[in-house]
Order: sequence, then structure tokens, then C-alpha cells
Amino acid sequence: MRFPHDFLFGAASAAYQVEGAWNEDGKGLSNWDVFSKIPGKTFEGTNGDVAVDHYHRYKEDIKLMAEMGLESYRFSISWPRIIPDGKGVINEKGIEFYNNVINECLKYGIVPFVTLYHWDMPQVLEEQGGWTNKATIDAFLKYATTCFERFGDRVKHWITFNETIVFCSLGYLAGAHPPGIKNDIKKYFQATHNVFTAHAKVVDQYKKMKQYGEIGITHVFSPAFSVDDKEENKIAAYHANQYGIAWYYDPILKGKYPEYVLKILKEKGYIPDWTEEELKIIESSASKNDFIGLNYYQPQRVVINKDQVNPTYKNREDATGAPGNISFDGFYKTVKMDDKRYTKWGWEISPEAFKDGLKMLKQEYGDIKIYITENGLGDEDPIIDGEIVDVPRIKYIEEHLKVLKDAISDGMNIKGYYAWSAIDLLSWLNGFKKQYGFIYVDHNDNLKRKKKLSFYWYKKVIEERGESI
Ligand code: BGP
Repeated sequence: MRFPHDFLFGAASAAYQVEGAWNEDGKGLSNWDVFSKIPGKTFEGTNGDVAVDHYHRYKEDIKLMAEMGLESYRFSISWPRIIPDGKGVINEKGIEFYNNVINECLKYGIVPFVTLYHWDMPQVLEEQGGWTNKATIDAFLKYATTCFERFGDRVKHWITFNETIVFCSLGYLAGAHPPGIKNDIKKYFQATHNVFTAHAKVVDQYKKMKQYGEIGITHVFSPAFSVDDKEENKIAAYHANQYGIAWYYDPILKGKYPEYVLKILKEKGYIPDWTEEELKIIESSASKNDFIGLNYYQPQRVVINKDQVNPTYKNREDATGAPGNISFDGFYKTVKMDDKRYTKWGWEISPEAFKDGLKMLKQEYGDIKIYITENGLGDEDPIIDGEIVDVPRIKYIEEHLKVLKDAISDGMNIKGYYAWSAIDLLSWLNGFKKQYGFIYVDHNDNLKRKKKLSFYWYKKVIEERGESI
């Protein structure tokens, strides 16, 4: 079987991780420009000042993507490049850059799939409370509207937010992303609610503008499974999925928050400060949302936490995604299991859990339209005789594409796959050492680009529409 003709084979990136040019052509300061320079926050102090210099090399990069046969490129727009102070004047140089990127994609027939918010917000807004401040919702609506007005004639696929759970939990619970706040559960839930409200308002606005494209959100998809059949661990997995999936997916796809979580938040006094009007717009936007984007890397294996300790988030490593942590509310723990496979950074490799997770999703949300907006292997790629022989990445992507093929055969409405990442880029907390791309970037040789083995492999997969997978 081949993947359907309208299934998009793509790859992804995010502005802060590839662009560089952090202070060029009128770009405003972002929260990440500031945060990454605080000692100890990132691996060896790496930051996105230069990143992989995509800002100056986008033509070369997109040409390589075209050569790979990429059908779609998912990238994000840097908000402070468009509206440097978050609310005021539009920076025409920023508009010009993204116009160039979009036009360059279209020149090769590559479909641009654009994320509006992949974590870099104008620093001015962060200083005024970021996502805990409701004024940020309106600022975001203005920014999104500007993007629709300026790029919407050519961009027909929009993602509002990338991984709300990550920037809110690492921002307000673990303190590992901006604004670097630890253990503030109240603020964490407030930020998530404000983001859902912003999403709803932007979706509504997009539909009003009648641009006849599609709009959705991208969430982490990290389904939790109990390590065994013990009732208490099954409860732990249920709890984890309520907080990690239902809290995020329900407001978008069902238009309301999950009762299980609401009840606990009420008891503990963590209900966000919300208005009837906000809840109404969340409710009414659900039917206008066109798709859900899933970023799947790994599942969670969980057990109940009996130690009665809340997480402490001692160091950066505690926030980099490997199992071995206590949940923010102390209810369960994620664990590493002897019979599972793991990456060098301790992330589980499990196409099986991807398959089971997709089934869970179908059961819960029905026949929603899905794009896999990220999936890939973070590795230190082997170099043999000057060639980048990233065989483990090929294997990883192949196994996950196979799951998608089966899911599509079973009737799931999955419309595209975006490998993370198109090109090697900056990992937020893990530096340049953790590679994901099809295109290698040589940090010892003027950021020279080189095709990896996976580049040729993915090209073939796309050419034959995955027939031999
Ligand atoms: C996702 C982010 C990406 C990317 C990826 C890999 O959560 O959306 O931006 O960074 O994870 O993560 P890491 O770089 O930590 O390996």
C-alpha cells in the first residue's frame, strides 16, 4: 500500500532553533534571547543567537528540502520579528523575511505549514506576565491577524500553538523555560487557560477572515500507560492522561474542560480566573478547529507515587523529558523499564505505544483530522569516512511511519507526517549535540550543510509514497 495522494510528507523546525539573526533587521528581544543567557539554563550555555543561521541561508536550506522531495515544510514565525514590542508597530523587515521563506517554498511546490507560537514571545510581554496576563491574549490575536493578513494568501495551514503543556509546565512548574518560575501550580493552570482562550479567539478570527485554509493546534502526544496490571498503577495512568491529554485536548476538541481535573482543581483552589465569555468562546471554537497536530516522541510509563514527595526539579536534566520524575502534583512517577528501548537522552522508543495511543485518541475524540507535526530521533549521529550514517534515525522514522500506514488503513484521518527536524538545529535545553535532522550542520566548518543518509532514504520514501514501508 502507498500513502494516500493527499498525505503530506514533511519535516519541521522552529524559528528560535534555526534562524539566528537574533538582533537583526529590527527584530525585538524574545524571552528566549534573555532566558538562554542565564547561566546554567541551557546545555553548555548554548543559545539561538546564530542557531544554524537559517535567516541568512534559508534559500540554500529550502533548496535542499526540495531536492529531498519534501512536500511540506513546517516552520514557525518569530513573534518579536513581526511585532518587536508585542503590541505596537509591525516590523516590515520581519514580514519580508517570512514572505521570502514562504515564496521560496512555493517556488518548489513545498506547502508551508506555519506555527504562530513556538515558544519565543516578545520579552516585553514576558516581563508583563507572559501567558498569565490576559493582555497577552489580545496581543496574540493582533499578531495572528497580522500574519493572516500578510501571509494568508499563500499560507493555508496554520498552527496556533506548539505544545502548550511544555511551555506552561516548564515555564511555571519546572522553571526550565521562560519565565523560569518553579512550582506555581495556580499560574500554570492560568497560563494554560489563557492559551486556550487565545487559540479559540484566533480560530474564530481566522474563520471570520474567510481565507479558506485550515487552522488547528499542536499538542504533545505522550500517552501514559501503567507499568503493570495493578489497580493503583492503572489509576496513576488514568490520572496522568487526564492531566496530560484531557486537560489539553478537551477544550480544543470538545470545547470544555475535563470534569475529573476540574473537580480536583476546585478542591485545591487552582481553578483559573476565567470569565463566562472566555468559556463560551472556547466552547464555540471547538467545532471550527480544523485539525489537531500531534508531536509524538515517546509514551510515559507510570506508577503511583507513594513517597508523598512533590517534585523538586533540581537541575536542567530533570526537565529534559527522560522518565524518572514525580508528577507536579506528586500523584505518580514516570519510570524507565528494563524491557524497553531508549535513546541516548533516555527517551523511550516505542512505535507500539504510538499505535495504542492513536487508538485511545480515536476512542476519545472520534474521527478528527490529524497531522503528526513532530516525530523523530534525537541522536549523536555516527560519522564514518565523512558520511553521516544516521541509520538509527531511519529505523525510528520507518517504524513510526509504519504505524501511521496501519492507522490510515484502519480508517484514521491522518493527513501528514512532519519529521522533527528538517535540518539539525538547536535543542532548547540540550544544545547542538542532540541532532534530529536529515541535513547535517557542521559547527566546525562555518555551519556547512551536508546530506545525511536519512536524507536519501526519506527522498526515496516520498518518491514511492511509502510503498516499501
Ligand atoms: C518538542 C519541541 C521541539 C523540539 C523537540 C525535541 O517538544 O516542539 O521544538 O525541541 O521537542 O526536543 P529536544 O530538543 O529537547 O530533544
